[in-house]
Amino acid sequence: MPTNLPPQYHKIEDKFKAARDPAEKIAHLREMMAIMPRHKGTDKIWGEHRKKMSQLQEQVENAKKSKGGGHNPWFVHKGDEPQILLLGAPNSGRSSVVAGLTHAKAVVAEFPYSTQLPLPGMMPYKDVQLELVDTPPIANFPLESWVLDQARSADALVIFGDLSAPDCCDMLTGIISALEERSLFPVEWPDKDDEDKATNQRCTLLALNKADHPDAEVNLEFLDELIGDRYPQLIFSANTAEGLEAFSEAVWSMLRMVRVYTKAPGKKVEEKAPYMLPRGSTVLDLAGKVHRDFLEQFDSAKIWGSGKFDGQTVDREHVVEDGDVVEIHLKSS
Ligand SMILES: Nc1nc2c(ncn2[C@@H]2O[C@H](COP(=O)(O)OP(=O)(O)OP(=O)(O)O)[C@@H](O)[C@H]2O)c(=O)[nH]1
Ligand SMILES: [Mg+2]
Repeated sequence: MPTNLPPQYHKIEDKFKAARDPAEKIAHLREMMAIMPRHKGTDKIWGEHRKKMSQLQEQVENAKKSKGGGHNPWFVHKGDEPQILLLGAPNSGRSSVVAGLTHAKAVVAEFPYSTQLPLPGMMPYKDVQLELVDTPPIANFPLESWVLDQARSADALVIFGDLSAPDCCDMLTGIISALEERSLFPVEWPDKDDEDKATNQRCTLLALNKADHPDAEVNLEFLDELIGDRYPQLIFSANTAEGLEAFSEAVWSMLRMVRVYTKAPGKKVEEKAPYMLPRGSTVLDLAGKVHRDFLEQFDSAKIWGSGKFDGQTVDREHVVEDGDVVEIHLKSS
């Protein structure tokens, strides 16, 4: 049976054959699988590739163990921006969202398991950037350890539901329960009064994708019965883009943060680079974020926005609000 593999496939296959490092081989194999057409003629090759992929992943895991480190080479480390981990069943549309809302080259494919490794991408929200992390699908429980490691490191979770899938509700509730079984609790908002509890909680948004599908309505009804309003939800279609424009706003709302601008005395506002702080933060928290030494050196601040009047002098306990401009005065200045 003809396979109709595109010429590009063979070029990548040559690189795959030439590569010695298992991690590099995995990357090439992933590319090959992403572009190979899926039909009866390619079933056998697809199966062989899946098997090869598992063997290579095992090799990488064993190499890690023999080095004595639990270091995961694919782990996406957190930078300065809030990191949001996208989790979901195969084909639920995580990569479509990352490809649509960031510059990351996430692979979107009709077939499941097209994403093999976590992939970060920066999503703009107004004048800040939020880091989305696309992930391989969750198909088996209990969860693999990479999911837990990555979810613990993230600031927030977006759990995808595929509204076209007959097992949409089971997969969503399955992922939530599986996280809880491993003591990581998806919640609307962590219990900030109990630090120990909050360490194991992650604020969570449900991204209910494929709203354009005829089965979406019935799945939404089931979900309403099962999960109700336990989490904020966004219902959208990544394919038609309907509702997708609200994605960044929904993620930002879930994070409950504020953007605060700073200005040096006598200078202009640093408009390009607001600081992102949790809601309820004070001007002292902001000062500490600008520079750790400012916590000691802080004297007072002037504020434009949430003050009673523009340029009002406020003390360290003044709570900043979204859009505030703050001028920090240090003891020595
Ligand atoms: N009808 C419909 N199809 C969609 C929608 N969003 C994504 N798809 C399709 O669903 C398939 C899977 O999309 P992906 O974005 O690759 O899904 P994924 O969750 O990253 O998939 P894996 O990484 O393979 O688990 C593709 O064929 C998409 O075109 C949508 O809103 N509606
Ligand atoms: Mg994907």
